[in-house]
Amino acid sequence: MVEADRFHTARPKTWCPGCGNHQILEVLKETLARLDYHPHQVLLVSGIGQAAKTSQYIRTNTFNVLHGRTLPVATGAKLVNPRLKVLALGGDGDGYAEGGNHIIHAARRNVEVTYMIHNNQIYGLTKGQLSPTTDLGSPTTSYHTPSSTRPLNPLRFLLGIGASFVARGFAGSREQLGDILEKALKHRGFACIDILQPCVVFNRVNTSKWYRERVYDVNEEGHSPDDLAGAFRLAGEWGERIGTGIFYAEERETLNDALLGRDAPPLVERKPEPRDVAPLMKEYL
Ligand SMILES: Cc1ncc(C[n+]2csc(CCOP(=O)(O)OP(=O)(O)O)c2C)c(N)n1
Ligand code: SF4
Repeated sequence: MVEADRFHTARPKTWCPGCGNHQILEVLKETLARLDYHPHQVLLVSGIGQAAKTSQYIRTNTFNVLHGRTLPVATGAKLVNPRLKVLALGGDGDGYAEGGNHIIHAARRNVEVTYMIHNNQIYGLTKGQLSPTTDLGSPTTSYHTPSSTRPLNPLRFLLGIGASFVARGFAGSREQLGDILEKALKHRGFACIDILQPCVVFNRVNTSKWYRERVYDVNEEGHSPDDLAGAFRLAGEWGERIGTGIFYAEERETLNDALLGRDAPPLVERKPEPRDVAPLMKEYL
């Protein structure tokens, strides 16, 4: 078993005290250690934003990409080196706005990537603008008036586009988040965790206390992850009660399986298969 310290970096964190990103980072390091990963076996692809800074504070292979572009890079990396454990990570803006198109195709193709969306319901790094998950009526720095647009329901979206593992965690429920992450990392396919992450500066509505008063574990209350209809129903809850846990999980063919077969070696170990292109070229002469 490796120690969580193995993933430690000395770089000082620039997140505010009380930011949910601190807890998520610690859970990530602990869970990777519990599953006996070593830093060189893991690739963390992050976007842009406060959440995306996570890649600077953990000792793994990292790739800090353009805003919203984690999933194409993560998909490519997993195809090139199927032995890597590939994670993608970013905020709700990064995932559901700028990267909203990529998530659809990652789900459809069932890429072998664990995707952590730190959902603080605002754009944090750029100082509190409206994001796709901002609650109706919440004040933001985008407008003088509270948000008047209907938010995206992330879990219903993920279930609808066919993600093969859909879960919700809360940064303040560390043990449960670790359990969810462990199962997501073991899942062969696109494993998405929407993580409720308090932003103590720009989101004064959905505070730690607000979440804590509402979250409950859907699995402890009997929900089974193979129940898709039940998952849709529970994902509709947002108010007095907010479900967390594993909403849905299914095993099915992944993009790696379809393109390379199971257990394909990394590109560097694959034998080149030279083909004679002369007949093809002749067709165009
Ligand atoms: C293509 C592009 N658009 C906009 C920006 C500016 N930008 C940087 S971070 C950010 C918001 C990040 O919000 P989110 O993804 O929710 O992450 P958080 O900071 O809340 O963790 C924006 C709009 C950018 N860097 N690139
Ligand atoms: S502004 Fe919000 S998201 Fe950014 S570090 Fe502070 S608490 Fe975290």
